[in-house]
Amino acid sequence: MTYLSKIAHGVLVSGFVMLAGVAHAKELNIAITPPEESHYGAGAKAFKAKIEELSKGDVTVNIKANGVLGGEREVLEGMQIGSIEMAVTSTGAVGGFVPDTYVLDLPFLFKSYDSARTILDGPIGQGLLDKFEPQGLVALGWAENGFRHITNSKHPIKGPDDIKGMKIRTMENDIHIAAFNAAGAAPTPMSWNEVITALQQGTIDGQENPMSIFIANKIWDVQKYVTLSGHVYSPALVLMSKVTWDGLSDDEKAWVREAAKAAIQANRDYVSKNEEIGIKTLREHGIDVTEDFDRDGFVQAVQPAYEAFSEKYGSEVLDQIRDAQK
Ligand code: EAX
Repeated sequence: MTYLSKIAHGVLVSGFVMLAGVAHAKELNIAITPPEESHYGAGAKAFKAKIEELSKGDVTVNIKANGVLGGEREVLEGMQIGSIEMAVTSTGAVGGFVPDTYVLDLPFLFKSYDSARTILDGPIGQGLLDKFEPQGLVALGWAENGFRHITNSKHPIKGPDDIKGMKIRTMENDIHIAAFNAAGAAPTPMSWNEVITALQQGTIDGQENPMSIFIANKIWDVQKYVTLSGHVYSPALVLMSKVTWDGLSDDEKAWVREAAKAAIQANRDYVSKNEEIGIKTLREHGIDVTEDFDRDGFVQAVQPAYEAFSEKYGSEVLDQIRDAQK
């Protein structure tokens, strides 16, 4: 082979290698509804850092915060068809796609953060993650939203009687709607993207979310009262579209799984930090925080949601979760 032909050959080969290299370059969008400075954003940033490190920049990540790609239900639909690659999302709208997860949305089911994290990281949690792939979603692990508390703009909520007829925004979640109906409130399901405006306009009186959402969205700008009801432990998920997943190499899949673990740790650490500073932060911003409320009264008031759930979905996993906390 002459010198010139060697050069031509080398250029040709490197061109193919470059092309192959570029062909492998992948860009993942991760959708979250809160701002990037949030517990979901912490998870997304950790995912981005880890996978860009492992792939040496071959896989890059864009964090799409503030619900710019849609509410959680729309994002799940987008992942099913492959138009959105990933999300860190609550289970709020997930039950409409994977009904088995509704059990996790039952009020007063988990006793503590440690208990919830242990159960979700064990066989019960894995069994639920395995239910996602038939719905076109790859569930990479259980992240965390947090224990949900009730906020409103009318008066302190000390017990179920105080929310009678109150227009409380809920997620688009049948279990939460049933629970607030049973408690005598007027549940108003809507995507998170609409909530702050609805609170500002007074079309709803209150909403319920974890401390991390309160802080990320400066809930004190639109609400006056917070009751630390802790009425639901709200899990979150790191999800990938199966369309995206099926287009990954084995190496890339391994990197995604490792990066998801990093995301979940960063997300949970961020929630733990917010739980430590939450009450003080709310009070510093003028929120009237009710800590002493009628928890037993709420537990009794929402019992019909359990009966409705068990009739429709059975109680096998519910009993497993209860037994795991005895
Ligand atoms: O996932 O919609 C909600 O109330 C969720 O907690 C929020 O979007 C974070």
